[in-house]
Amino acid sequence: MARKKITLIGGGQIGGNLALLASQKELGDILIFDIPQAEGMVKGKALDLMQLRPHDGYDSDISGSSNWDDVKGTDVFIITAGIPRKPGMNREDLLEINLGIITEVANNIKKNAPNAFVIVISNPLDAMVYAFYKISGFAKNQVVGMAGALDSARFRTFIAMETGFSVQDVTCMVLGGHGDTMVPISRLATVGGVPVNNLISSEKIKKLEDRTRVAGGEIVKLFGNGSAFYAPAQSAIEMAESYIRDKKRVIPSASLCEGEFGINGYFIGVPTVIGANGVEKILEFKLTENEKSELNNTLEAVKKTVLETGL
Ligand code: A3D
Repeated sequence: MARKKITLIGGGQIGGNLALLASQKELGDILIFDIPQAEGMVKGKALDLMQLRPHDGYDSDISGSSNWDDVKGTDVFIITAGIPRKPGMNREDLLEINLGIITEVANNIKKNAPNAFVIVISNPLDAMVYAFYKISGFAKNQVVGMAGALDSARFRTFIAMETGFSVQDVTCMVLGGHGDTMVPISRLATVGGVPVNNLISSEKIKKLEDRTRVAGGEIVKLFGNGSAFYAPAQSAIEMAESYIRDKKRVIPSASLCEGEFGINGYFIGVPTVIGANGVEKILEFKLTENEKSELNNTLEAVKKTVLETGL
């Protein structure tokens, strides 16, 4: 069986780490794509990563390019093209610049690899994945946004830090938009199957939820320039791996809802089955009245940003 081709559109902080993780998991051959001004940078990263392989003996081929012709034959795209936040900015402040970039990217992907599966990471996430979908005209199962995987990993991390138990055993999900209105479903969080609300007080849980909602901003403030990249990269790799290996993992992802959770026509974080057919299913479950109202609140925030795209 031929190796899959994974193309990373944007070879910056997240893009470089995506390439490292994808090659270490031997997901396929990797192309790091960026603008012509950054071609030397992505070619250099690719060569550096090629020279890392002998230690572990993995055989992925890694290359860099700024020529759209080279993306032909891609099975999976992961898009990080755009600018990240600086301290004091919210994700919506990136809309104008990143919308122009995603438009160019969507048109070129449509032209060169119309059957690929596409994972969008560029911010503001829920609007960028919507824009990609609208501009490319791709089927809804071909397009998904990475956010819930990261937001859930952050919430899991904070629960593990608070309880002192293994992060591996913490399960939970964060739904909704990728912004301060996201909805951690604490009611369903467990540590090794034990409900978290049996282990931590509700006041503490509330604090962990609040920290999760602004976890991206906490890192932006610490960095002083740019946003998180290691955990975002790993989160998208989990999604790409589930597609490539048909794992059918259930990952909170920004998927197009058509009636699920009462949402229609928007990409928003919902439990999503990712397999060989891309977005295969959204798993609905009964929300409490409070969760419903929080989801409605986050949907309003997503709608507002999507409206600004004019699409
Ligand atoms: P950065 O290191 O600046 O990399 C972005 C790369 O995109 C740069 O190398 C640019 O040259 C490149 N680029 C710009 N325009 C184009 C274009 N037209 N075609 C191809 N490449 C282009 O940023 P980063 O990797 O830290 O972050 C990338 C994006 O991800 C930003 O928009 C962040 O806000 C976003 N982000 C999202 C999450 C989510 O959870 C959704 C988390 C962290 C960052």
